[in-house]
Amino acid sequence: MAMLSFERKYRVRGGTLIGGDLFDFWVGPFYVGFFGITTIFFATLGTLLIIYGAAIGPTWNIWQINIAPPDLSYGLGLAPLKEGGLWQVITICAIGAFVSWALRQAEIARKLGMGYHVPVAFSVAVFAYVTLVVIRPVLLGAWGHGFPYGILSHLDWVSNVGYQFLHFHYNPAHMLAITFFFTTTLALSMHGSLILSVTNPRKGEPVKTAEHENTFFRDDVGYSIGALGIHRLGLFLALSAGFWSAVCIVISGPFWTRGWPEWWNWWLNLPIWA
Ligand code: 07D
Ligand code: 07D
Repeated sequence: MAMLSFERKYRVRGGTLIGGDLFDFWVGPFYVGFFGITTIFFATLGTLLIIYGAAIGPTWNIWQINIAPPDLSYGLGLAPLKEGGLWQVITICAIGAFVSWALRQAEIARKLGMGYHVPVAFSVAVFAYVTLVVIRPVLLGAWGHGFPYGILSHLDWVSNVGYQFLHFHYNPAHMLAITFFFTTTLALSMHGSLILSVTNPRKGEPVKTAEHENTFFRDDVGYSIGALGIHRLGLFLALSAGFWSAVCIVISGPFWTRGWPEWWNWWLNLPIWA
């Protein structure tokens, strides 16, 4: 792919975290770097293992392919490849690929002299995944508590784990996470619609600027958070959604074993009712 005219200016050397200038080059539009190589390694190996798992399994139906974690009886030990060992190696590959991807983002940010906001944001998603397949299973004492790798089977896992706690909607951290997810879409829809309404006017009409954006929201709701503020708010909302998701699942089991509706008995047990 041809290099865009301005790209050469930004293709600066240095900023790598490891490997010096050994992998400090681009392939087409993609920066490679040491962590680009490790991403390709882990992602390719993980994908091949999923394909192998599908090949030794009962179906090639994409929706039904399932690579299950080991039985609970294996605890935190290694399992034979065909009895969950595959899941364990795929998990290592997935974490290797996700962490490599975040570190590659950090190297690109360093090259460009930018903040680390993007790798930090992606790390929160990785944190949620690691909570599901490492932190919670370790706290519960068995890899078998991780979720299975399959499009439909992982939905079954979510449903089953949800009902183990009777009514997962009563989990207070789940409530917070859901509220943050919903608020994120509200904020993005308001921000997206505002920017389009100002910068993409009908033919023949002038493009408007930040003054219109701020005035619209002052007229509408009495306050405008501003151009920088909306992005701070958006990042905060989205990262909070991921963070409270991780919290809601890590407390389910390791720190609370009964039904979630029962957790709310603390309210009835307050001494003020006595
Ligand atoms: C749009 C960015 C692009 C990413 C995409 C996902 C794969 C997997 C694997 C064939 C928003 C690419 C998918 C590479 C292929 C095999 C073996 C992100 C965008 C398009 N889920 N989940 C989906 C993953 C968990 C849940 C869809 C991954 C938890 C529910 C897709 C993970 C829980 C529903 C998918 C993960 C959970 C889904 C669309 C990892 C709680 C749905 C995802 C690594 C978080 C929805 C059939 C999407 C669906 C769905 C992928 C984890 C719940 C297959 C990679 C265990 C309730 N999940 N998921 O658009 O239609 O994300 O499922 O943690 O209803 Mg899931
Ligand atoms: C884990 C994904 C990480 C992804 C990574 C990147 C690739 C590359 C490549 C595209 C965290 C992967 C990238 C593979 C792709 C290419 C090229 C994201 C992760 C690193 N729930 N619930 C949540 C709602 C119910 C239950 C979270 C709503 C029921 C359980 C969120 C409802 C019961 C768990 C949420 C609802 C139940 C959750 C998920 C409504 C079931 C979890 C978001 C309206 C009977 C999970 C950390 C998330 C969790 C979780 C929302 C209903 C159970 C807050 C809106 C009542 C067991 N639920 N839920 O975590 O917290 O994203 O996981 O009813 O484990 Mg819930």
